[in-house]
Amino acid sequence: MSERVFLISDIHIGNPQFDNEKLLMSFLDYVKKEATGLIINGDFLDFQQGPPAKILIDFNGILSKIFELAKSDFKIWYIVGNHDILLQNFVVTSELVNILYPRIDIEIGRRLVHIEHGHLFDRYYRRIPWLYNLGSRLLGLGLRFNPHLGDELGYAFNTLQSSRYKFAITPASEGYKGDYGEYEVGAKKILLGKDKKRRTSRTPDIVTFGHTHRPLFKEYAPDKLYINSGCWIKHATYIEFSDSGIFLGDWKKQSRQRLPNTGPSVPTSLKHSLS
Ligand SMILES: [Mn+2]
Repeated sequence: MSERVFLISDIHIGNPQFDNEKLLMSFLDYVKKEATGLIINGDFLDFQQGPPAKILIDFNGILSKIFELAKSDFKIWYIVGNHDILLQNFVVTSELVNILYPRIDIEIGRRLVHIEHGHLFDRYYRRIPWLYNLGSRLLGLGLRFNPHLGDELGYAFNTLQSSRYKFAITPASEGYKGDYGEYEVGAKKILLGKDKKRRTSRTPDIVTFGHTHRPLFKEYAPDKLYINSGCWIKHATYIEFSDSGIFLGDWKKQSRQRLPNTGPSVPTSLKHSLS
């Protein structure tokens, strides 16, 4: 059976900014109909900024959709991120559902896909993780009063300290002026097999992160791609892996683009006849 796997990240269920519940449910209906697997790459449940009651209210309908997916010919992977890092203590391994931290390499079709949330590459998270988490929690409290506080602080921070700090602390804020270079450097290292911590017997073909909330892709060589899956706060973006290619899609805009050089591969027999 051919595989068709969808990947989403940064849904932030429970966050005062999250209001994409209906959109996500319709996406999950589509996934149920069309796909053989779903990968959730971190920051799914927002324990860091979401009031517990809102997390449960938002999650209610979504959880029933997830239960509908979990049947014998469907697989779900949940890789934990920084807003749901609590779940690193809630590892689940089963035929249907896997919850794990901090990363996994999954073979989809002929490709090996490296999946991790991406916060471990964040220049601020790497420097002082506890301060990053504290700041994130405090911001979470502020978001209850003003859901756009993060973006406003981002802009303010940017104006105030433009010379020394070119970017706001959180890469997900609107005012962020970083170039996301650290994620690209990190992804490239993994793709070239040069990341000692993440070296496996086979070098991955694809690296996917979330965390920055900016959907994008970079092609380093044919079939050596870094893809960021964006988020479900401002966007509703997803990555699709299938035999007909890899796609970066936007469920809100109902559009998707095929990523370069990811179309159907040359039939094996033809390849062999050339050698
Ligand atoms: Mn996030």
